[in-house]
Amino acid sequence: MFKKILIANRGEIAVRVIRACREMGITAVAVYSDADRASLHVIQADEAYHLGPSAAADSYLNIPKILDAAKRSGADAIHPGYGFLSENAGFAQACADTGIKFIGPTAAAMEMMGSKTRARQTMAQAGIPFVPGAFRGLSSVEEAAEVADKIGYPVMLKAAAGGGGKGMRLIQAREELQSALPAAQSEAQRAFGDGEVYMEKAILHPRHIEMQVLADEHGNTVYLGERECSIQRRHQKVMEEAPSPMVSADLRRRMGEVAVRVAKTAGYTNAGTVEFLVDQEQNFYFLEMNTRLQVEHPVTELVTGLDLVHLQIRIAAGETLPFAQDDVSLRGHAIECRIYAEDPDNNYFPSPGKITLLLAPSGPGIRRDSGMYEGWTVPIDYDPLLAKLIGYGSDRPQAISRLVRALREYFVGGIKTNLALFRRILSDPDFQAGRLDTGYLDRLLQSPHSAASQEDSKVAAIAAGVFAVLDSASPGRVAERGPEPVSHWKRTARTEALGEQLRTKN
Ligand code: MV4
Repeated sequence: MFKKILIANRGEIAVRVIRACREMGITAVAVYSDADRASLHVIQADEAYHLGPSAAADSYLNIPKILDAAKRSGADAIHPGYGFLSENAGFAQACADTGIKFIGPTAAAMEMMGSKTRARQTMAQAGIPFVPGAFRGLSSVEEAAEVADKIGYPVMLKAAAGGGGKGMRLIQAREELQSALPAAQSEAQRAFGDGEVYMEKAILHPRHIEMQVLADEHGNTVYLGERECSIQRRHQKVMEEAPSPMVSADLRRRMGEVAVRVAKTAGYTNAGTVEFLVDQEQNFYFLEMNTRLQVEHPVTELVTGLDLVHLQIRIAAGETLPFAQDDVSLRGHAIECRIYAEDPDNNYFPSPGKITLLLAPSGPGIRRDSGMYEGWTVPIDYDPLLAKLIGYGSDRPQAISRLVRALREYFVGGIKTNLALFRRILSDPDFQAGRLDTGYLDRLLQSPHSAASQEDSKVAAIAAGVFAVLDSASPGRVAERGPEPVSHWKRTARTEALGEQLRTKN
């Protein structure tokens, strides 16, 4: 087993990996940029090495600097977390060349999944179901029109080097190809340094469901069930859950077996995620494979009872998987909320700043993976994810009610967050019924309720006063309205009062 692991990341995921190291008796080494001198992962680690200026290119994306810190610390392995260098095949190879174990797949497996056209070719040969369309880049509008005629409109143009929806275009009819193809190609060139664009049939109102896999270095591969990831905005996931409320045991087994075949075909090792689109008839299609530990891994941990980071480390150290597919069982339900430092009143634009007061929830069925603390200043330089709040219960309704309760306990003062969005999603009838697809959140945010929820907080505070008077004057009338609306107004008034207190404290 490793003695010392360097975590080439920051924020909540660095803290998550440090926790696993502690539990396993491994020394945890943090790295940090100027902006992160006082960040939680630096405080929590056993050792910390300064990388350089705040810009990611000078710190968390700088391979020579990270390898230098690893050598100086004497780390025998590197955990990349997610984002930054986690899916960089060059980094995985550089680690291998330096004799430091990269906790993740090999550079070759990463490269195979890095090009979507290459992945599609390989997966098609292995009999994996994929979205109909082209296997190579389009070289002309005429060729694009031919492919589109074959598969039928609407179609999607996608960047081969892309992922996460960047550079994607929906094409309804042939006329649009003339300008859309060259535009997509130059956009892909600018964004990924690779202008290859290919075509797929568009799946309308799909669900985004992903399957967690785990593979050791001795040929054993298992799937750990799916995560429903349809609640997202601008290709940014906001809420994930396991299991998906719409996946039957039969569909899970079929998707899981395909995911294992994808991993085996790619020669995949360690933890990975196979992404699928699922259409309205429950057909599923391979989309891409994420060759890293994902943000949303905790929901899988809660329903499987497994610790994915422990297992990643054990696999990287050469151990065989300590269980077989038949030993994996799912129990209960878990839902994750991604708490971002962003301003709901300003189109969810990042909103960094100092956290002046932090009241954090806990209690039954609540897990919180956080990178923030009271007094810390959220830097503007990185992704604004602050924390993940995960509710767990024996069934979905219990997971929801625990989350609703925990969200009421959560208070982050001094900065804007998206916390209120989760209260809204969790109380939405469509969410509660599990009626989700990738358009769900945009529809919710456009629905009339949003105008009311964005009402000026001063108006809410005045209304709270009115309701408080009504409350004491005629309790019967208030009771008729039910406990929810009343407590909402009261809560608004209390939150407002807390805000006043804060302003005087600063
Ligand atoms: C699609 C699609 C419909 N048809 N491909 C967006 C992210 C990237 N990983 C793939 N994406 C999509 N690919 C075909 N052929 C719709 C999406 C899509 C989507 C996928 C997952 C999660 C959210 C999404 C939101 C809009 C579109």
